[in-house]
Amino acid sequence: MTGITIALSKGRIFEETLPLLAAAGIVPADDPETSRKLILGTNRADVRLVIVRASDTPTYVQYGAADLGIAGKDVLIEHGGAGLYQPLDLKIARCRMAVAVPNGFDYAAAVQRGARLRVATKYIQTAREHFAAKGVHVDLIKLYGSMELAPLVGLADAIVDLVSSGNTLKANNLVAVEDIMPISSRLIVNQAALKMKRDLLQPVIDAFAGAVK
Ligand code: PRT
Ligand code: MG
Repeated sequence: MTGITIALSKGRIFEETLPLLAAAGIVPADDPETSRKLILGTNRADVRLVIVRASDTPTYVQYGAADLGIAGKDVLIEHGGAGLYQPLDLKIARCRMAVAVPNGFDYAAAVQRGARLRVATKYIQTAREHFAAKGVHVDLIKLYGSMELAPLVGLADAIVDLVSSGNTLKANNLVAVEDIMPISSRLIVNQAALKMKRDLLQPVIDAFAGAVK
């Protein structure tokens, strides 16, 4: 397509991207929360949005099915970033990646005595690097949702998950024992598209940059 295709996930990323889009003069024609459409038009005939699963955003941009996308650093680390240019930290959808354990589990002591820990997570790459750097022995168990459940039913000793308010941990009698990294969302750009369509893409990138607080 000769215009611009932007990949976004619905929910917090879509909501927090609206002001950035507005700064670039882009207003979606539909609300993805109520519309079943996966391709949304905008006020600009040359700009469309595609609604994808958060963890799929880098893949759409990598293969050029979308020119631009917005994805969490958590998702980008797991994807690896091949074929992607990452010009901007948009500072939206912020949270932190942390290790959490059941209340009362002495994580520090377990690490101290060199225990082998079972850790459930959706973020295998990030978790592997974190524990390797600390010299902690772990068996990683890949999950796709609700990591918080795993330690409650004996699937794992600990989890690596995103935390924002901390309410989910608290509600499940878990406690964060180690911060891994702060997380926010990045603008990602298909590298080939940036060369071929720079005249169209650069003004959007510049408007986003100007709108980042
Ligand atoms: O929901 P789905 O399985 O489709 O995918 P997703 O969870 O990856 O997507 P989405 O839209 O929920 O999140 C998109 C991006 O938002 C993530 O990739 C993160 O970069 C970012 N983000 C910011 C968060 C959170 N904050 C967050 N709190 N993503 C998830 N959470 C979850 C967290 O996993 C935990 O289950 O919210 C829960 C904790 O929240 P608190 O407030 O109780 O601490
Ligand atoms: Mg989610």
